[in-house]
Amino acid sequence: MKLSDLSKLPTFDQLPVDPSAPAESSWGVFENEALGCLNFLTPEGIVDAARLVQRGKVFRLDAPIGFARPPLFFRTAAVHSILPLGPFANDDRIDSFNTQEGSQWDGLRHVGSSTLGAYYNGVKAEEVTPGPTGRLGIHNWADKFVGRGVLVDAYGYRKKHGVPVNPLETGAYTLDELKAALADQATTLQPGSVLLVRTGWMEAYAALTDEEKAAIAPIPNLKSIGVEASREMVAWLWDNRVAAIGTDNPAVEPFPFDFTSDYILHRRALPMLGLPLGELFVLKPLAEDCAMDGRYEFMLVSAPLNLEGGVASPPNAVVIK
Ligand code: UVW
Repeated sequence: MKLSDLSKLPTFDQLPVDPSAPAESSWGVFENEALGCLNFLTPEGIVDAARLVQRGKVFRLDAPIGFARPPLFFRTAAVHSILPLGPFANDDRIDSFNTQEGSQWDGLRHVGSSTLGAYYNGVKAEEVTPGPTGRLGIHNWADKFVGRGVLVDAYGYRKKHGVPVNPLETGAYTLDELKAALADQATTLQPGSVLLVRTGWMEAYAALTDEEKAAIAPIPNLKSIGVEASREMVAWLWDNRVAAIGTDNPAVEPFPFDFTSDYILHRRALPMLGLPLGELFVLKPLAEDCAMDGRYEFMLVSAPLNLEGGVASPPNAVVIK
């Protein structure tokens, strides 16, 4: 797809394009269904993004594997061993590795709609199997997640304006707040961007003691600020051709949420729009650098695991400025 073609795609209000598809879904819009909104990342967009590299500064967006002790949502912790292979020669082994134990992209097999009995684009549960043949596997993103990134420092915006914020409590950054923060940064959201939203959760989590981290990790105890899960939010993301949204909190949206609801961001984004969700990213050093040089746009390179049929992946992502 060309950058110029993005404006020809339907607006959110024009969805669905197929009358048999669910309301507010992009089912049938893309030739390559496995990419979902990553279809908005075009070769021209990659070339434009490369022009944003001016200072040779690189920021890693993944936290170290195992940073969350214990992992959130009852996920297993990865166990790393170093195995001798021979004299002065070693291998790594990682046992119990859950691709969502820490920083992660939620792939399109992660969450479907139980109301519809389907994942994105109508994919059925029996099609979600390991290996290359099933639809929507994360391996389809392995060489596709490159382009312009934009940071919205929503946390910094609240602090700057004296608005109270506790990232470890349930609460929402509204669409109006994101727009105001973007305007305050003098940043425009061009079509074909990966949007990063700093919520402040990761740095609040890092400041906890080991006991406090263990206490908040289980699902019943976990609380988080996040991006408002409204129709208006996803309409804005779609209409601006946002290719993916990544945040420094556990679920992009506020937590807890009602896992059974069709109106949470996980359902509005993954099965309805094919919009990748990124969680537990490290955004503070990037935000500080953006505040320093006044540039909140950059090249973003993410190489998800080439795991055929995978559900999710560490982002293996860097921002280059
Ligand atoms: C939730 O679904 C709550 O988060 P995740 O995307 O990590 O599974």
